[in-house]
Amino acid sequence: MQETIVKVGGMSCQGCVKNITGVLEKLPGVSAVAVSLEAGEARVSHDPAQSDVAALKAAIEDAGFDAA
Ligand code: 9UX
Repeated sequence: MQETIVKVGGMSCQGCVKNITGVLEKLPGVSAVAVSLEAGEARVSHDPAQSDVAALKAAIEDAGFDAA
């Protein structure tokens, strides 16, 4: 298990936080998600063999946000 912090751009309300949380929780191998609007970041505990950092970022971008 690995904890990754992804910087997320474009979140403007708690709805965005919920949307991104849901998208990340659906990915295989993701065990915990904490998204902070204030910090503009997502903390994700994941198995990199199932969902790597690039997959996390791709999912965030597919949801319409910027990921770095
Ligand atoms: Mo808030 Mo975000 O009104 O995807 S839900 S802007």
